[in-house]
Amino acid sequence: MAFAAESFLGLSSGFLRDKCRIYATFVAFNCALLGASSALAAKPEPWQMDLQPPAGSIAEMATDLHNMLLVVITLISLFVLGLLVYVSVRFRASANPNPSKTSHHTVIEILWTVIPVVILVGIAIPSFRLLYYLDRTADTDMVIKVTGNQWYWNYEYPDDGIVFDSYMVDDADIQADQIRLLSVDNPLVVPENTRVKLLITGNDVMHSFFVPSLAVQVYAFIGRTNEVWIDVPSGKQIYYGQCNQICGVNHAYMPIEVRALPRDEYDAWLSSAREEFAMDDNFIKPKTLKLASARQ
Ligand SMILES: [Cu+2]
Repeated sequence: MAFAAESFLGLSSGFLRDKCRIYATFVAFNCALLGASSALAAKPEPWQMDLQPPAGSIAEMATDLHNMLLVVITLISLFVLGLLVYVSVRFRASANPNPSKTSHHTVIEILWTVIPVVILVGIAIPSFRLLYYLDRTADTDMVIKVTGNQWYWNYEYPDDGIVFDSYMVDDADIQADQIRLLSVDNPLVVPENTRVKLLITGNDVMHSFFVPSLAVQVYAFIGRTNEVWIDVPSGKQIYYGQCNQICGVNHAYMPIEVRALPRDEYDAWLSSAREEFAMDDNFIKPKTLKLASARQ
């Protein structure tokens, strides 16, 4: 994360970078106090005050940007508050009975135009860098199609011929190692240390595929496919998320469970999933489908 922060904030001032580190330390300390800093906790925690621990390069960059913006916005707010307090006291009626008639001051006007522009450019550079980083879906290792439905998710592995639905586990069936309102019957299983391209679409109303720790939030529309990628880091881990677009009465009951497995465990899951969730042959190669031929 330190490396990402270094390169990510490359054009920011050293001052901001130091502030960022101080803030990150502060947040880590708070999280530790709240018991929310566990490296394995890719889920919301009670009384959580900060973002979930970032997983993968995208989430690390997004968290670094968030931390930097928090420093910027705090400094600006404190500066404006200090000015307000100063003028309220210094220029109060009793202390300043004959107010100045000055209405223009060229130097100050230039400063209050140029300084905000410089700050905005300083914010825009890392922001655009992250946006363009997010946009690189070419170097991914595998593709999964995600379809939002009222009110469950459907996951399709087109290269492996697998498709299955993923429903929330009801309260009555919840196991000791599962989390109420977050665990599902069939999680989205991915190999660790992989870049996965997600093709996200909808089947009825608007949904949104949101996994905070992986920093992915993409709308799922009917008739449109949104493309995004996730950078699944090393380590056996579960990343929880939810639909975060209000999509009907059971909107709160269509969680997302992304389960990252070591390669050998993923292969074992894949072979059993090929039997359990195999796509219909007709679905892969419709027998009635006739492709156009140049020889006709
Ligand atoms: Cu939804």
